[in-house]
Amino acid sequence: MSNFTINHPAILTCALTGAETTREKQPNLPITPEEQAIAAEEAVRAGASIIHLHVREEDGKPSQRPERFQEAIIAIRKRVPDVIIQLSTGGAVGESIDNRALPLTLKPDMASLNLGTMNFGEDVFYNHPRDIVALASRMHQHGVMPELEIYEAGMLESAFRLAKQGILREPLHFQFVLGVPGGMSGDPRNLMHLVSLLPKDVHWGVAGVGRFQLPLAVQALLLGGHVRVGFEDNIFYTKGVVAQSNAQLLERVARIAREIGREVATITQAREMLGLKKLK
Ligand code: KMH
Ligand code: ZN
Repeated sequence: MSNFTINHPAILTCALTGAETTREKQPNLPITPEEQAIAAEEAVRAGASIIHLHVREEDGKPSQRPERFQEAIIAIRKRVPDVIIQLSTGGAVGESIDNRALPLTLKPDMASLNLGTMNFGEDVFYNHPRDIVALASRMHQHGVMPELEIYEAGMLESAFRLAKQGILREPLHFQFVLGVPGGMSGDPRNLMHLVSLLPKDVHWGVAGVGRFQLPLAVQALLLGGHVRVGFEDNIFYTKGVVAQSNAQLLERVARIAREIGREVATITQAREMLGLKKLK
């Protein structure tokens, strides 16, 4: 796949909940397994084929407990049996690396792999090189496809290094998360630069944070990339107007994709494109 063609379908990911978004700021945030399952079903109807999943305890606190992930997975699979489920190994800022690795024991389709340490708003998001390698190796052991989370250009180069060493294996799938204070912003030149560094035959998408979500989604659609939206990264529909649901954000991206001649990938197409096994 060339980096700049648009004749392949766009894979849409919904980042339903995240670890940092709160009910106070986004009253429609799905927190319980059942709420997450309902939101996932709506997101899939709107065009999502991947659910990027963080879970919360009943009181809303971010959690990396596999039991809690399992409850959410069961609830989601009851409603959308074949959706691609991608578990977070990023967790919440400050979570221990041991806890962050726990969801991999569930052998999900995919898991996120963060490629470097960075300032993350007022916090520091630690990703020691040793831990990155350990997580990547564990994903490989469990047959889990990593999604490579890239917040700035140096992390992309780290990923290339790991691929050269055989620690990351093809097919590579990059997610450019742009707009975190401490990483690259969502300036369109940043996305252009990152995409220009990619080798052929990799998959890439963009997750714009806050006000960058919509413009970066449109840019990615035009450049042949995939798109992630959802309350993890952005709680607003338009400036100052809180979105009603995750699905509302997906509906708009799917609509724009079709208007500019990009097909939206079905779950089956997304599984085929990423080389993931069919569930049914
Ligand atoms: N919560 C962020 C610190 C991931 O899911 O892998 C990290 C994060 C990335 O959400
Ligand atoms: Zn996440």
